[in-house]
Amino acid sequence: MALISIIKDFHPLGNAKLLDRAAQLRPALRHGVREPIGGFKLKERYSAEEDEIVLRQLPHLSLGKGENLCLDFGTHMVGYITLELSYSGSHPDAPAYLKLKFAENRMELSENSQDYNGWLSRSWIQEEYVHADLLPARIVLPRRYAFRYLKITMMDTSPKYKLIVKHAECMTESSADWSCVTALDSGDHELDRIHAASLRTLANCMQDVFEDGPKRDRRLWMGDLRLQALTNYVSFKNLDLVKRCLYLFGGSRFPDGRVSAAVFTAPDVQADDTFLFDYALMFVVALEEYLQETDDQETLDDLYDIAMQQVEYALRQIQDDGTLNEQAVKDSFIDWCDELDRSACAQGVLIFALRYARRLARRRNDWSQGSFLMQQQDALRRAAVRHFWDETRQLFVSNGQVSAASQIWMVLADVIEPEKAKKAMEQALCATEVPIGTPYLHHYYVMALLRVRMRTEAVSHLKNYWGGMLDAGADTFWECWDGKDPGFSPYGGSVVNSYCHAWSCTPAYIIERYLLKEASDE
Ligand code: RAM
Repeated sequence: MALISIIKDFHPLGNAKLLDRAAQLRPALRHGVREPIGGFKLKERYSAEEDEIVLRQLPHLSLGKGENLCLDFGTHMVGYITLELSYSGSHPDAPAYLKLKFAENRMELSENSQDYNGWLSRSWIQEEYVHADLLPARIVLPRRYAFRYLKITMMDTSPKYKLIVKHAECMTESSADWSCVTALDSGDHELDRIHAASLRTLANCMQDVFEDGPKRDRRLWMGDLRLQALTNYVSFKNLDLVKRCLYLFGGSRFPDGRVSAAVFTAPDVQADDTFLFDYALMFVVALEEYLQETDDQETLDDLYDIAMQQVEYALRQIQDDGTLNEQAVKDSFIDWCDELDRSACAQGVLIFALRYARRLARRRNDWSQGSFLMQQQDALRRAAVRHFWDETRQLFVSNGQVSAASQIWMVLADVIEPEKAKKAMEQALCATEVPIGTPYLHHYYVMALLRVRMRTEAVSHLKNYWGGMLDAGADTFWECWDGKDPGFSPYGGSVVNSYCHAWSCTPAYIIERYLLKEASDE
């Protein structure tokens, strides 16, 4: 499923007041300097095998034509690279021609980007060809990179000299304030490790906005924002950054008022011409959760109508039989999984969002809206049970398909009594006919387990799934991960996957809010 939406003559609805407020809330970016902690050469340019070398050798290590050097910066980071280059041998009589490849994880170093033929632009692959006309040279690369490793391949020198990489450093950048957090010491080493990687994932996505991934798309997506905001509340507590992002979504929307799935923030703020039914509803959810943290009346007043507009648009997509129409289902993201039948999921997301919309109405003392929403919620719940619940199998079936996604969203929407919801969750993974594709849905899987009080299963899933990424070498959590299919990519090639991805950052939230304390109601 390629997610490409191009609307001709798309003119987003701009709200200058909201955008001004968003601009005032722009965060300060924090910087640091990091140097490599090690380095190695790959046996061949794209081989996975390496020859270990120690860092101290670097200032003397000379690279001839075709040779490579991989610098290891020790962990995942986001920032700007400076290289100091020199040479050995005779006077450089030709430019040094280098290829630089930045890799978020070890596997990427041996991937050849020429093999990529997917539907996302290859321009996301973090690699550059650089000429150094004169040596010694100090090269400051203008782009921001997300990486742990930097592979330098000597494309060409001349017989007269070899290149020496004397020094490399990264000026890191993030708006996360690490002084707000302390490392978790829960007595469970595995949870502590997962918690730490979760915070690093969030921190490296915290830039001028909450980005979905600092490698790709470097953009504010609504579904990701909701999960980042939750994790931020238990960690860096940058409440203004959440507010800024909500105002950006409110400030540039579809011409009919719908919240876009994503917002571009540079050079100017502009809603993406992509609409996702479930993501627009997450605006309502994220706004209410922000208010739970802050009680910020200004934000409630400024964004309440926009939130209700999303709900009202969604409610207009209900058919006479009480289920969502084809367009709404088609517009729902839910997960990267082509075969997934999204009818039950979309209905579940809407019912779930209505819970938050009702709370917003209560905050505003908007009683008539509140009772309208309650009636709608009841009607949608009844329709969901009628259409999707299979009493014999004790699980939800969406147009003939059993999926974990349908169980998850129906359970999170509370459409059925707790004992039956538990039955559905017990079967969610073993009965599913389609796999869960991404950590986005794995998050909601864990939340659904917790909702039916399957805490042991929730903890073990968290450890197996996110812990599995750590065992596979993650420093930060990935956009996609399937232990049975490590090369999985929704884009047609894992070389464009993001290995520090917003929607994967939630373990710290789950641990802090649900596992360390007695579970509170969501
Ligand atoms: C991808 C991004 C983002 C996600 C959208 C739907 O392009 O990775 O995280 O929200 O898809």
